[in-house]
Amino acid sequence: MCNPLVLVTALLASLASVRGHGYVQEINIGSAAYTGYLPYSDPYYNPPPQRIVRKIPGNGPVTDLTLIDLQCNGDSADGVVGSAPAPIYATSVPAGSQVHLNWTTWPDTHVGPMITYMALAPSDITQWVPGTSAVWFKVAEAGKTSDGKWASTDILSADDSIYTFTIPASLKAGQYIIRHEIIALHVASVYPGAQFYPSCIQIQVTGSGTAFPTSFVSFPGAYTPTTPGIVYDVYTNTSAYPIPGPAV
Ligand SMILES: *[C@@H]1O[C@H](CO)[C@@H](O)[C@H](O)[C@H]1NC(C)=O
Ligand SMILES: *[C@@H]1O[C@H](CO)[C@@H](O)[C@H](O)[C@H]1NC(C)=O
Ligand SMILES: [Cu+2]
Repeated sequence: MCNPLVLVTALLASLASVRGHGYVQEINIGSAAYTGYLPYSDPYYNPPPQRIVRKIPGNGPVTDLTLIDLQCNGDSADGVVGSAPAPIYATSVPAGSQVHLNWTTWPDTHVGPMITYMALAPSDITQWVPGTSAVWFKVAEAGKTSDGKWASTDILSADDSIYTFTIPASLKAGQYIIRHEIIALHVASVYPGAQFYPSCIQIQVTGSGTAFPTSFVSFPGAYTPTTPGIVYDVYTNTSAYPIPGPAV
């Protein structure tokens, strides 16, 4: 376990990542804490630690809205398919629970919205790959407040890098992927420019709820270069920011 080479490699990688962007490093639901997929140390362990988060290549963004990489964060050109299932999931998450997503320190410059979707797995989530099917519905969103505060970085930093959303209280039970993202807009005055930092978290929702949405979007597909909020000049535009994607 205490292989010095592994530790040194992980340490160097974590130092290097300070200058980068970020990812969800921990998930807290009720009293349960789950370590996120840690791209700078998990791959160096054999066997790799089991996570509830689908694999990501690093702390960098996806910028091409047409790629499958936009779904769960991947680098398909380099063989890292972020949508590949994770081996485990958070069990017994009652509908109505708060989910706390602990981000690595987010750069002040990378302002933008934080958006959360869910998708119901038709069968075993540890085998399910949504592909380009329209299965996603939005459960939470936060953009720019009327006094100019961005969800990331202003509000996220003020909350100790913890983003919180609530699983809809009446949502029907089942295995769901949570697709959560920050969209960084610091170079989004043209397309491509906006940077997408999605991650996919596997959970089992419990309860006796019966509610389920009737309209869904796909990833890729939900966002195009002309979707409001994909191109936006954060330095000059003082108008309200239109959060991309469907209504919650
Ligand atoms: C976020 O997770 C990191 C890594 O597990 C931990 O050190 C830190 O205390 C967590 N932040 C909060 C506010 O709990
Ligand atoms: C500011 O952003 C809004 C919403 O995206 C857009 O409609 C508007 O054209 C932008 N204003 C300028 C001056 O670019
Ligand atoms: Cu960056």
